[in-house]
Amino acid sequence: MVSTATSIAQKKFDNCIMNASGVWCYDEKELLEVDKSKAASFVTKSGTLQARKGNPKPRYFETNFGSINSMGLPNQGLEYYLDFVQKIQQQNPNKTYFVSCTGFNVQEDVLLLEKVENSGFKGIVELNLSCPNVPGKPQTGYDFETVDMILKTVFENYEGLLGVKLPPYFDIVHFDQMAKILNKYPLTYVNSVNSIGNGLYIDDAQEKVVIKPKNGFGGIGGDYIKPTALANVHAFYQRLDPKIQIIGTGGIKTGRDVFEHILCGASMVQVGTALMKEGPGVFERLTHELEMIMQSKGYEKLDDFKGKLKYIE
Ligand code: RRO
Repeated sequence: MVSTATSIAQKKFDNCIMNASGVWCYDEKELLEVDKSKAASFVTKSGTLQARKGNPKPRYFETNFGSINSMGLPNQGLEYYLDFVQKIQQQNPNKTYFVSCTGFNVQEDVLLLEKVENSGFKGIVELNLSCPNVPGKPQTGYDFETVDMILKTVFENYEGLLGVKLPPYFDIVHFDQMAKILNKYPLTYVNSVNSIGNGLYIDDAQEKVVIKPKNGFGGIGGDYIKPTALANVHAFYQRLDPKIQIIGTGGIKTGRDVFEHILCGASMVQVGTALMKEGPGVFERLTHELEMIMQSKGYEKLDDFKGKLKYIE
């Protein structure tokens, strides 16, 4: 029998595939649909201190090879997600859930985590350090000193399980520098990658951009980003303290993509664009496709191939 079970911080999950924050996780209805699907768990949309409407529409566009978005952090406010997770946690006491949050500065991050602590949340927090789409706000993950300062402050104030969502990096020196910072902290996991920020997709017939915010610039997801995502997953797998696990996100739309992320070192994978395109049925298909690949290769569990990517001698 083949098992796609995994664990993050000693919490067991009966599957290794779940949604990526931002997709199918805006409200109770969407979260319930993911909860009822074959997904291992869910992560909420990144919650802010106050609810936000986000950027003007159109703000998401699907292309043949992926997607572009500039949602602008529309969300119901962190408290909404904490209340909902409390409720659903009671119905499923053995399941572990993820709540994503993001502040606009470190004081806000601390306030958000205080709210998490006060709510009695027993799951895992994903601190989003990589939103590419708030006009005038750079992506925190590209400011290494600020990431260091945020993590220092956060871990002085929060004792629960916490992972970070990072933007993609494109230079070996940046992998080295970021890993050195991350290794200083008791992170539960690193999630690589968020969308590739500030791409531009155009409709050449209309000679026009396809999303309204930022004159068409937006985060790129889907097929375009799989090689970048795999590189980030593997670069951090090579560099991080083994206590810090990796969640792989980016370009997953087949069982083969899941397999490759795990081969690069991911303990869990998240699905964004393909979930948006296909709906929560995607989890059953991906799980089945992964099981078929594992069976054909004679693997029974993720540990049989996790991180075991081979190099050319
Ligand atoms: O809401 C968004 O525009 C958004 C966020 Br917070 C993020 O982290 N990644 C993304 O592609 N879009």
